[in-house]
Amino acid sequence: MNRLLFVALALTASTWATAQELTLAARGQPAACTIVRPAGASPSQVYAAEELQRFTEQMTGVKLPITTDEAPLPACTVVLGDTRFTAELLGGPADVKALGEDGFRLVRHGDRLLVLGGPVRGTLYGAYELAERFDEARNIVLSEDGGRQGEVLARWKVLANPPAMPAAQTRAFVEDKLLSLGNRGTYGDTVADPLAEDGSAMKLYNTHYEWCATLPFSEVAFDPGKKYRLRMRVCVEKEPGKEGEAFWVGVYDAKNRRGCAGIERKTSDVGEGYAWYDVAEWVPERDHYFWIGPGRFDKKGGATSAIKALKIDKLELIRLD
Ligand SMILES: [Ca+2]
Repeated sequence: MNRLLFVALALTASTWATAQELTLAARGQPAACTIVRPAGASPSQVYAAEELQRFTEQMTGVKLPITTDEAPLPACTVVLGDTRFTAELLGGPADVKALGEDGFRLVRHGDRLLVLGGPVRGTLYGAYELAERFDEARNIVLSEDGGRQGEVLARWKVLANPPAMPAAQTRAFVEDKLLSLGNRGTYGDTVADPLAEDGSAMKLYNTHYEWCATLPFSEVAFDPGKKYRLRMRVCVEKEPGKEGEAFWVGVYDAKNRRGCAGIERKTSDVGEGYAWYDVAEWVPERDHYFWIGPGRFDKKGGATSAIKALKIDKLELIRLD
């Protein structure tokens, strides 16, 4: 095949249909296709590869491997960004700079799909667009029934076009239902609670005192570089006659693997019913997350928790400067 005669995927679906069928993944069969990204990929391009892998797996059950362009080019590939193979496959320079930070091009070259885009957002947007094209371009097949494919695509479209974050406010509440909870049903659960201000609380049982509930600040609108106070409204259900730790809570910096701030309280420090506690005063970043667990106890030594449960009603975030 003349390598200059590639099929431009950015054309209409009917143009696609004239090309030979290309199957990226088929349920029940080993992965036949590889996702290739530049060895020096940006975080956004690394994420684009992972997203494509995740959603292909959701649609077909097949996990496509991801490699970098340091390895030889496999036969069937989705090539993300400007790799060392890209110019040769295209028959000329990719010139992704001309596409800007958000632009992309999708190009098919035999059994290779090229997602051409820059490192900021273009490659990622192109990967999302590629997924949408599975819907309309029947010659790129993810062997799956139409209903399931439609569901996954709908979710992918939401991710590709996320709603704008609300403008950062100087004061914001986060209700318990927005927290992530590990091992729901075992470590805790969402419960109706007339004493919670909105009638709902996250109840952490006394089974697992490591952090159970979290809130990533990647999901919170805040002003970068500004200092905030984080407070929480919680209720400790005490165990009559027992003394010990009631809860521990803090903010963790996942990128630098260190705690930013936090507090812990003994049962003798807390009263009955709900109360507000100041947890942290710090400068939030997107890699930070809030975490909380019921009080620790010497499990190996045979001890049991000093509390029955810990209930979280809400968090409050207040900008200080
Ligand atoms: Ca609540």
